[in-house]
Amino acid sequence: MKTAFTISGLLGGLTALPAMAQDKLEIVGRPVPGGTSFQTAATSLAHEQQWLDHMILIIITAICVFVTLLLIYAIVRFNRRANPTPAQFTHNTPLEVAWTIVPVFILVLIGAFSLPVLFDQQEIPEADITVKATGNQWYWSYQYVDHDFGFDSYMIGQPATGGNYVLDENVEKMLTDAGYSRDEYLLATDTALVLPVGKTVVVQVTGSDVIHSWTIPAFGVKQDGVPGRLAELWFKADKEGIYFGQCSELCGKDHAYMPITVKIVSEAAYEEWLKGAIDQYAGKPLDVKVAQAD
Ligand SMILES: [Cu+2]
Repeated sequence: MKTAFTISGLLGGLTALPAMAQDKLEIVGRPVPGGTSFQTAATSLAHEQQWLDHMILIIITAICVFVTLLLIYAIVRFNRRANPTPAQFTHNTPLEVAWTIVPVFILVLIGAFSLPVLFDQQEIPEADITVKATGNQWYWSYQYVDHDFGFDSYMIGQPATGGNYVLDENVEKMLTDAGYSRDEYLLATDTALVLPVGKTVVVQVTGSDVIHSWTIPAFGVKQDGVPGRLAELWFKADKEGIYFGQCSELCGKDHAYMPITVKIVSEAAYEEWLKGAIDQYAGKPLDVKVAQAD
């Protein structure tokens, strides 16, 4: 295990080279201190989800306000002092029909807007680029299946990159060398998934050992990687930049230390990176143990 880490550490050091082409990319998709809202949407899927969320927020706010006003009215109008002799009836058919039909109507309305958004995520379009993401304890491996190469992606500061899960000077230097800052500790990886802007990307997600989950919040995508199964997600990023995500399925003790870094670059920069990456990685086996489905 130790040897594997050292070898991958060395590879990790080397892999910084092809990434240089996209340095000076703006960091777009990342959590912000004290943030409570969504990250800026960078795909049509994320735009749709955020629109849906806001629409439903308006509906539930209206319902909460309505119910609160009814409660206040009942408390004020029908307390023992204001209404000493309470009415004795137990049923009111028109009212019961109304409070059944109105919620049904509201739910159908929400469904009419949310189902198309759900189908949009789940119906995978024809891919311009297909990438396979494999979750491992505790890093991600990526394969560019159209080009027969792949690489591992470790969090900067992970033992495999020469760190020890402590943001010390050494790790800070590794971060700055890779074009990041202290702030990106726990988010930045030694290698990144590099993809072109405006292209349909299909990511096949799986796991090699336990269940992991691949996500980029700004893209509005999240998919469990289950050993022995291949699930798919898709996105088309509409802005160049660096986007971060984190493994989102509790997968063991270092679950918190297997982030995801995606660099969305121009098509020309992607082609250039691809050439370098093929030279560097093609024909080299990954240290992934692929789970057998039987
Ligand atoms: Cu994981």
